[in-house]
Amino acid sequence: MSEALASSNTDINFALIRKDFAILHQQVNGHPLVYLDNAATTQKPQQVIDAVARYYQLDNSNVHRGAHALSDRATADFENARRKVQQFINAPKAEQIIWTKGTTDSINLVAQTYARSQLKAGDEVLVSAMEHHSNIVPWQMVCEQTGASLRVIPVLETGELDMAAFASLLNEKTQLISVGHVSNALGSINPIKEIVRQAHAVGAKVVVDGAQAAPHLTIDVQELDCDFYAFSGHKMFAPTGIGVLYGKEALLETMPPYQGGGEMIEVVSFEKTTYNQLPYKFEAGTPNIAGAIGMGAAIDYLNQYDRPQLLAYEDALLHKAEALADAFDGIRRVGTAAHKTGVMSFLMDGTHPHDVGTLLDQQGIAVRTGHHCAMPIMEQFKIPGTIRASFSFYNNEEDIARLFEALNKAKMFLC
Ligand code: 7TS
Repeated sequence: MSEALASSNTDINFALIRKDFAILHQQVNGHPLVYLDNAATTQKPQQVIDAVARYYQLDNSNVHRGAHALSDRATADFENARRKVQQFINAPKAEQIIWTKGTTDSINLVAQTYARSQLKAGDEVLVSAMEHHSNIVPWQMVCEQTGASLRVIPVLETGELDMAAFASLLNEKTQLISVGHVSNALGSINPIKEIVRQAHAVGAKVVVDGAQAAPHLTIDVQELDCDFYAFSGHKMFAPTGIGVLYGKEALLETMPPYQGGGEMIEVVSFEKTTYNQLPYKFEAGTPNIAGAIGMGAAIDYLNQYDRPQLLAYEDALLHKAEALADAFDGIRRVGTAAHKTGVMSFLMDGTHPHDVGTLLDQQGIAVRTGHHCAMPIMEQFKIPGTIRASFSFYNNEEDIARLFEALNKAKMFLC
């Protein structure tokens, strides 16, 4: 257990949390690091690093096939991690949790199995204008393969979905809607439950890109009633190269496999191959065992805390940063939705985002600049990109003060 949680006291000590993240305590370019690029990837607490190291030191073995103790232990830990993910998103069964490489892989899986086998010419797939490229390109590819059309839910100036336009796009041709739970470029939280309700009323299925939601929001796939939910380990304090696809059981059962290989088969002969049961039908080859175990450890780490309390703290940091940005002469924020989390995107008058990013880096401050793999929404706002500060619960007010000090210096230098 983290020192940050005293056993008799449920108030989280956010200063102590930072001790779990050794990487934060270093100098970058001669300054203490301020890490505000959490939407790209989060840092890993020591507990996750230790779980991965322990697996390699003590249990390393292949899963589901060895007739020996190490393989039994690796298999038990790997499947236990799947059950932790099941509970983390309140999925009905562990079999509905499919290990993938990450959100991108999860969305491609749905596109190339479910969508490719279901869509036909004339059908329609909807995505929103604020999606990450991972939630656009796989749908363009499957539309090209099947003759279906991709239609776009517009986004308002505030960075909120245009729900009236969404309602008018829905019709009997709509088969699938794929939308982000939280926008990586703008921070908007989209009304997934309402989208699902309206989609189901016309018989369409809903895929949710939860990459930016999983690190912040409490996710309940049964309450959302979405058909698929995709997210990445590395954005929620787990290793890179591991992710999750959740699907409704009846849909997963009818879907053809994704890739062929070991693990995903029941019986192979040259005449006929039969496929394994869920979830293994979708997990060809040796999986990322250490990644899955790290994901389980990240969930254990989060579960020690009251997650709404973590979110309230992160949102308080975001609001503080937004207030300072609004008071800063020459900064314009991009993405001002009423419901937001995690991300502050902005521009500084008379400067290019990349130049500001470079000057921040020289002062030890890590942000991301550019289009954030969401070129269509940048194009709509007629901007080349933004400067993006993205927050986690290990950030603090000092980080925000340092960001604005550095922005002041950047402004003096560039303007
Ligand atoms: N969807 C959203 C909303 C994302 O933010 C990202 C990654 C992805 C999908 C893809 O996730 P992956 O783990 O498969 O790569 N977003 C970002 C970002 O904002 N900066 O770097 C990566």
